[in-house]
Amino acid sequence: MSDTVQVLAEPSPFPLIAGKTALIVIDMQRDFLLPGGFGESLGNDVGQLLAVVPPLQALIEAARAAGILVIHTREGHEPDLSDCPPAKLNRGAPSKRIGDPGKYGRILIRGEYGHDIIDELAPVDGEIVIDKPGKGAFYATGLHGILADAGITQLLMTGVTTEVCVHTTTREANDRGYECLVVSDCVGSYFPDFQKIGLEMIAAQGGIFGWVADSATVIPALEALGDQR
Ligand code: TIU
Repeated sequence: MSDTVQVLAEPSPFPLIAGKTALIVIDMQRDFLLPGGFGESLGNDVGQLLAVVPPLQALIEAARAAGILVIHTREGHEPDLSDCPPAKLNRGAPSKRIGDPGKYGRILIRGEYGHDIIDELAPVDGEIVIDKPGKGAFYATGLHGILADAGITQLLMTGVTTEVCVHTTTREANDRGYECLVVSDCVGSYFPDFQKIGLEMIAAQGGIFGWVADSATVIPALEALGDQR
């Protein structure tokens, strides 16, 4: 019996391979999704991101059921800000910048309520959570080593925001040799235009950064993979 299921994706079928596939859930944190957090302090309409939650919840459940490795990331910084360069610190409205007090504790600081993942998508016991100081999940983290040790070559990319942390992480993954499928309704942007173009940029040029498919296509493929176990 084959250990591979082909997902009908743009620009071509994506091989979902048992034991070699991981689901990456990027930065589904209160600071980006809830009013009063970091995302809103940058002037964004955070309501745009909430549509991602139900399909991503279903996708995570399907991945768990299929025995796929699920890895969550969180963007944030040490309380002394030693890992936050001025080029990043100086973004957003003064008094509402990284490290400043916000509605959910100090903005984007590890250990604060706002820095953690929303309740609906909370990791379960044993799932890996990567704390990252940058937009990309490979920069200054152990993610590449964890994936290499687990024999992972195929990544399902989800989370927020499409054109910032999802794109940066997908590009980093691409340069490290991973094949990435971005799940279109499980990534979200504050800007509808960026969502559309950001997804097009992944699959353009024959899949220059990877593949794109929606959760209604990926979930049955995960179920088929799980049935083969
Ligand atoms: N501002 C924005 O769109 N995103 C971020 O700052 N971080 C992530 O995308 N996680």
